[in-house]
Amino acid sequence: DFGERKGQAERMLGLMDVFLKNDPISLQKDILHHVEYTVARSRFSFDDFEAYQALAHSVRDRLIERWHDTLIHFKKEDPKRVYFLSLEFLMGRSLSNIVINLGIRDQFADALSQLGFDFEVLAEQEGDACLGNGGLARLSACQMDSLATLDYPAVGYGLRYQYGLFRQVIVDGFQHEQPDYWLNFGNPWEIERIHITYPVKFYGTVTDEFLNGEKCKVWVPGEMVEAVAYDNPIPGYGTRNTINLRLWAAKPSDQHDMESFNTGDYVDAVVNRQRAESISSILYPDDRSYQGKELRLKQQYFFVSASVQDIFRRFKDTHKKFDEFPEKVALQLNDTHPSLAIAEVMRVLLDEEHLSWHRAWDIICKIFSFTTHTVSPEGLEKIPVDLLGNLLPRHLQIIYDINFNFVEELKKMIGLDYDRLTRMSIVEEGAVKNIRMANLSVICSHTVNGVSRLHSELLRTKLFKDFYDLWPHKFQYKTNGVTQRRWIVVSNPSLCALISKWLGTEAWIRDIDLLIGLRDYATNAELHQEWKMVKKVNKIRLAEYIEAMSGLKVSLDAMFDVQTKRIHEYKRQLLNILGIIHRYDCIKNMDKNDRKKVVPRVCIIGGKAAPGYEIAKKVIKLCHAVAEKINNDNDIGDLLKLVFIPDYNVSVAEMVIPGADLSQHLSTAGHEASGTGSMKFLMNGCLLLATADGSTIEMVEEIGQDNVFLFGAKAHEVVALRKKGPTLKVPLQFSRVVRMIRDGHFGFEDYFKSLCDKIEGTSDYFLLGADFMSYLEAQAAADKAFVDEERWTKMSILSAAGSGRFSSDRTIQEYAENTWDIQPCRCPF
Ligand code: GPU
Repeated sequence: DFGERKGQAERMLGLMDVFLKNDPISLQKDILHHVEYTVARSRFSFDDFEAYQALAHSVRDRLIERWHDTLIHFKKEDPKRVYFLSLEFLMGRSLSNIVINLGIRDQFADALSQLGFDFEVLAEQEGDACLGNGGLARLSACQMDSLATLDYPAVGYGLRYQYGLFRQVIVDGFQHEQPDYWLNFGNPWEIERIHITYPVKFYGTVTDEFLNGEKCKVWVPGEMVEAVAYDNPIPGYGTRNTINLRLWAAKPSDQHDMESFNTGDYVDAVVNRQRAESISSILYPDDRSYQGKELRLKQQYFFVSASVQDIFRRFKDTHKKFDEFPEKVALQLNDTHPSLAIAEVMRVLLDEEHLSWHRAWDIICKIFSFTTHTVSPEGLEKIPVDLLGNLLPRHLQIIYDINFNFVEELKKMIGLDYDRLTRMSIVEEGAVKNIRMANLSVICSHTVNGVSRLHSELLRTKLFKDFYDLWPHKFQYKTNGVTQRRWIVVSNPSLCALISKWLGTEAWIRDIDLLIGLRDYATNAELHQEWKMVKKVNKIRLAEYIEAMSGLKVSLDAMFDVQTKRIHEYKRQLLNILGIIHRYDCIKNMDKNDRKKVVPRVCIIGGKAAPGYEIAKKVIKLCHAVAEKINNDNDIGDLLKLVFIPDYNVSVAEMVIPGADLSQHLSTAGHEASGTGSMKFLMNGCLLLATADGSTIEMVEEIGQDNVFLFGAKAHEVVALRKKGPTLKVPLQFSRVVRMIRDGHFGFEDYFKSLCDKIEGTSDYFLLGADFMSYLEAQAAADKAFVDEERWTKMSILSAAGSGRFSSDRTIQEYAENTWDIQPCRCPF
């Protein structure tokens, strides 16, 4: 029908400029236009927040242009696409990231300054989008940035939670959780697509019926809700490509609950209808613990079902034969959370498209790939059969059928090894019968990957050994990465400028391998001077934040020593705190002369504990109790300070990371699948103090042993150490600091008792005692290096220079080539 409307279209083009202009006058006009007509404030009177809103809308307009062009280009080219399914995306703020990727940051900054506004001040007005918990969720966000930048035809799918991750508030040293109703002030970065909706069904029964003489299953659902699309354009850097992150929100469906309307209970029926929205209302705040909650399962199916319908709709727009499906579609499962997609695609192919089991299964085996992010068997998601059977009766049948076929095949291959058959089955027998989502995902995916080399090794030899022995070709490793656009360009503009100056190009922002060029100047005195200046600027910013937040003044000459990440026993924030107590104790017992040799430290700890994770919450309280004691001890002064940074999130990280001299990554070896925080610190020239775990092993390979403070047992030693149990000798220094806590040096001794019990004797599962001396030695080595400014600066430069491998661009490139088999599809300028 375009032909008919051609005349009209030409007239429309004549009325509009082809693209919005980016000169200062056009930008100012645009911002003021949005002040007046979008924000609906007078252009003669508006505050910083309103200015931010107007600015955001002006940026959004430019973003939408590119997004449209990209979607049209993809549609025309019809390339194979990757659909990235993730229940969590931790996007943080968008404004700075978007204008930088669009290449119009400076233009906007100039335009704003002519209006009397400061770009940075307005950028601070934006709230974080915290639709995720931690590393896994932030990884999804970094990967979307790389997918867009590398021109890959990708779509992200997730849930549009109304409440993001809780806000952490500290009261008397205890963590309290407050709701994050982040949409309160509107969200300029999303586009509501009221016409893109799909029905999602739950409950009900499955019956056998005959269709054209063939027996088939018919699912008669008991409840229906509507999924509405909210699109979040993700711009690439140095490209016009702007891809889509489609998040689904639940809305009541007109067919939700016809029954109660018919029975005349109108008001109750409306109230009941409204409950549909609760499906997408809240993000579960538990990092890697699964509680078998129905709402969580509903969330998983809700987003999977809507996404799968969307994918089928797009495919069927241009294709008739399902055999072409694997040539056009790659489905990436970000952990097991979206793994119901396997059963859902199968169900659609069987029950709605009426393919034979054989043909449908053949397609399944070609389209799914699965990334797992955990090391421990307890971390693997299980769903009680009763729960699944009640909510999704047809899916349970399909999973049973998949399992039946699998086990039959398996018997042919390995014989009647019942132990192994039991371990590999999708169904876990026991008091409560469970579906093992990881087994389902491994069996149905063509590729399974861990997130670092060590992690993949552990998958092959432990977690998924049985599967590896069967299908070695399925297993790959993809070391995680983070995007340098967010973690250098946005968060550390001074370092960004410095790198570009010394490399003589900004090309490293797209081509991270160039960063290695900094090595040539690792001992250059001029660079050293400038490098130290940049660190100083960032330390000042962080020190000001600390003072504003806690009233504590910290010395800029001190080493800023940071450990920020979710609070977990295996991440051993407790080891850090014990080390700090030890340091405090040592200083207290020193004479004047020795005190002069102490390297002053500002120890910074931050991170959220899952609301139900008691031990983690005690760690937070202990940190505050120890800080209270140390920071108020006049005898200590600037030699040691301890700060807990509340509500650690993406935007706080953007400020903390560039200001750190040293960062700590203390997981017991073999427990951190990868770790991505460390990569952000590395890129920013912070030295690492770390165990040989997850991705740190690979970092050491890139920057050399001499440039990292490594400590602790290696992964292969951990099991043996644990076996030693009570005969394992713990150092006196360790017992002494634990005793100080037990004796009430920091108060609350009753409250901390269970924490101490967890790390003494046979119960020290994470081996704090065993690693303590080695930890103290690494800390001493860090002190020694820090006083030698030249050496420290060189190590810092080499850290950043060697961080290239940890860009998500490299990771995504590997997925594209070895897992998804997709090609770039670049939108012409
Ligand atoms: N991770 Br499982 C999470 O953040 N949440 C989870 O529920 C699980 C894993 C993390 C890993 O702990 C971390 O090592 C990894 O770098 C990150 O996922 C991304 O792969």
